Amino acid sequence: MFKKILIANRGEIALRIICACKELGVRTVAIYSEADRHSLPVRFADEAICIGPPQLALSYLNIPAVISAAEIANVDAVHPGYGLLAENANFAEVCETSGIKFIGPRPEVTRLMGEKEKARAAMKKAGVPILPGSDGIVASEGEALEWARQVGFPVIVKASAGGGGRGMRIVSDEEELPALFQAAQSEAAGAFGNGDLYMEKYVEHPRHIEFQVLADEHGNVVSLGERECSIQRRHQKLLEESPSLQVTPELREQVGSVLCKSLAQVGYTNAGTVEFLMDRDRHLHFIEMNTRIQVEHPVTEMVTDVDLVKSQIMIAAGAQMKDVLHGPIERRGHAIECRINAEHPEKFTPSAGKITAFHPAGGTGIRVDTAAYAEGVIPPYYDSLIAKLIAYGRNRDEALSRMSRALDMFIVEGIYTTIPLHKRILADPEFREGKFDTGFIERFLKKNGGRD
Ligand code: MV4
Repeated sequence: MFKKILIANRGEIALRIICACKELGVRTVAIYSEADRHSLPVRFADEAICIGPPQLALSYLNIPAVISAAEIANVDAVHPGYGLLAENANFAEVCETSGIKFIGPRPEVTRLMGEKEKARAAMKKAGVPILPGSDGIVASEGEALEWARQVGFPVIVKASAGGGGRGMRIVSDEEELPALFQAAQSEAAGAFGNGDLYMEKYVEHPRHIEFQVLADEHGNVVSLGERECSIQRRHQKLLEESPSLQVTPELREQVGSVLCKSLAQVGYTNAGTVEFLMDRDRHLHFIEMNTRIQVEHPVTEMVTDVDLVKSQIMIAAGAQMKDVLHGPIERRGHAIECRINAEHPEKFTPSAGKITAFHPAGGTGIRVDTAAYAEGVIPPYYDSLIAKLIAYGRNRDEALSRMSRALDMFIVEGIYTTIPLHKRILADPEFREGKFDTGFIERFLKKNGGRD
């Protein structure tokens, strides 16, 4: 096992990784920007190193600064968390050449999955169901039009370097295509320095369902089942749950076993998430793979009783899957996560400042992942996620009632949060019946006058 790990992240996920390290008896090194000097990861890590000023590019995204800290602290490994450098293949490569183990997949695999069109082709070849789509990059409007006529409208144009909705355009008919193709291309070129586009048949009213996997470095891959992530606004997830009401045990088993074979074939290692769209016939179609631990990993931890972050560390240290898991993966009960963001309820803009009162909910079946505390300051430079409230129950109803009472008993004062929004989502009949897709929030906000 590693002796010392550097945590290349901040906030709740940095604290979550410290928890896993403490349980494994691994020493921890926190890195922090000047804005995070008084943060809990700095307090709870065995060592802490300031790596620069508050701006991301000068601190948490500054690869030379992060690597220098890792070398000074003489760590064996780096855990990148999510966001920031987690899916940066160059960073993983620099770690490797510096003799520091990167806790995640190999750089080549991260690079493959980062190029969405290549990831799609690789998964298709490995037997994962994908949507009808262009065969490779679509070079011109003419080529795009020809392909779209063949498969029929609506189609969607996507940036190969994209993800998370940027450089993406839905095209309903021939007339719209040229302008939208150009728009996607220039948006992608501007945002990613790469204007490569590919196309797919557009799925109307899809659900967003993702599968959690773990792969060791000896060719063993396991699926830990799905998470339902359709409740999102502008490509930001608000609430996730597991299991999905739409996934039968047969479908879970079938997709899980296909993924295990396919990911072994592409040489995938460590934790990963395979994203699918579910159409109205309840068929799942691969769209992207995330090569990191995700924000919503706790819902899977609650229903499988597998510690995913500890698993990541053990796998990176060379452990066999049978020693990482304590037996076969069994799923039990239902878990829901509400993301508590510091943001203004009407403008949906970040709400930074001092937390004047803070009382996280607790009690049976409740887990709170957070690095926030009373009198602590939420800096304006970073992601607005301040806490994750996770409720577990024997079934969805029990998880929902625990979540409702926990939201009622969660106090955050001094800044605006998404707690009131979550209370109202939980009261919505469409949500309670599980009859929702990725269009839920838009309908919900219209119904409720567009404000929280
Ligand atoms: C799609 C789609 C419909 N059809 N692809 C949005 C982000 C990116 N990861 C993929 N996205 C979508 N791809 C096809 N062929 C609809 C979306 C989409 C979406 C997907 C998941 C969750 C929320 C979404 C909101 C709008 C569009």
